[in-house]
Amino acid sequence: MPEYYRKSCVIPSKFLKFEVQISKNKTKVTMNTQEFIALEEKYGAHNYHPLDVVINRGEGVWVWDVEGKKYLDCLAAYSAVNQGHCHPRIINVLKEQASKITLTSRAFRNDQLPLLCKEMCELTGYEMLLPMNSGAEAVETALKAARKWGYKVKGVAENEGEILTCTNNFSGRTISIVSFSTEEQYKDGFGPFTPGFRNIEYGDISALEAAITPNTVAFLVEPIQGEAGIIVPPAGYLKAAFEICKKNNVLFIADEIQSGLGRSGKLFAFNYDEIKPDVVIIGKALSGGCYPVSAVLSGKEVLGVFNPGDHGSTFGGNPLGASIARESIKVLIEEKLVENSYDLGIYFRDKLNAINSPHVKEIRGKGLFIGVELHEKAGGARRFCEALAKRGILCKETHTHVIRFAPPLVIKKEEIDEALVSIKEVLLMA
Ligand code: IF1
Repeated sequence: MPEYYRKSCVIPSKFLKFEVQISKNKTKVTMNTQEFIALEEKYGAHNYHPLDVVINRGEGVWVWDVEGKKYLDCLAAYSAVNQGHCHPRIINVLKEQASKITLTSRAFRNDQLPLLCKEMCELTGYEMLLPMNSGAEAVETALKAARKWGYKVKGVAENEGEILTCTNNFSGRTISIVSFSTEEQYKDGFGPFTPGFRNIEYGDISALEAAITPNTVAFLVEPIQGEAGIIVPPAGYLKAAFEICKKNNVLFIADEIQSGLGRSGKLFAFNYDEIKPDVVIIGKALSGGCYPVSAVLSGKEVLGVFNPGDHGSTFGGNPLGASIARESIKVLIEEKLVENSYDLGIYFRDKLNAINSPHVKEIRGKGLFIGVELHEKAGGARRFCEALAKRGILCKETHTHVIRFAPPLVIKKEEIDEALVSIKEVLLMA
């Protein structure tokens, strides 16, 4: 640790000993799990309750903790690592671009963003792309575009636009986005909330039809609800909803940040209903988990409402993120990860069903986007996730009773088979 740094900040002496050891005999001394946890508990805000696994390396479907223990990652950072941890092709592009130019701001142009826009529009059939960084920023971008389209194109009176959203939605953590959350914890203490949103029952087509008014500008929906517990809507729901929106000149906006880019076994989960949403929001695996990149895809009629200066972000569309996103999408397509997700998703779900665990209420999902809902009497999914972690499998519970299995899409059948030995043990435990 450079002398100037040591002098300029107070470092608890007990940690200095590690520094002394490193400087004295140049051996690499790292802290153990509990010491890392203690640091994070002491100096980090407690806005998460993570499993006590301290990861310091990842490769493909595998991650290792600071004790050297190996785990199969069945969360893939909430589907941001569909291409597998530290995919060599993506890392190489990251390193190469990082040594050239990382950020130009949008005050100037760069040689990566135009190519990302072109390649994504050609892949998805949309006319335009607006790049952002986090998923929530892309969702906010889509909401702003929908409102502006409502006023400037549809002719809704200024500030009267209404956006329909779904019960049990999750689209991010900004104040406007949690304004339409139905999860009290996500709203507690964060009011006052942004008006202009109205929730309807997810999957209920008549609720959608009944809620539309002349001021409705858009319907925002996750084609498969992730945080809600991998909720797949009734067959045909998305298509029927899309038709109702079309009939009422309401924008159909698909939040595919988690369900998209191969996770569901199709490029997008909405592909199962053979629709083409007016607006698609993507993120997470758009960058293979190597850098925050998100985007909104749409037609000129919608994204064309933005004039220079209307909207933007410092890092949005930066060449480092754009180059990483370009390579991440190439990997997804060239390594046939969407197809692998489809095939192994069926295999994985069949094998989970075959366990016939008395704890399991329902196994649902599409592709490698799998939720295992447990009966309430099972005592909550957390203890099963902790038991799986002890056996080298990392999962995360959602909404108390659901275990989410969403490994990187590069997973092999034999790796699923290996995991199933432990998963069976845990799902059959008392
Ligand atoms: C956390 C949840 C998942 C998303 C969808 C937008 C966003 C997300 C469908 C916003 C983000 C993340 C956020 C992260 C954990 C994770 C999550 F548990 F919070 F709900 F995946 F289910 N739309 N989901 O899933 O994207 O701004 O995070 O890039 O906040 O704890 P972001």
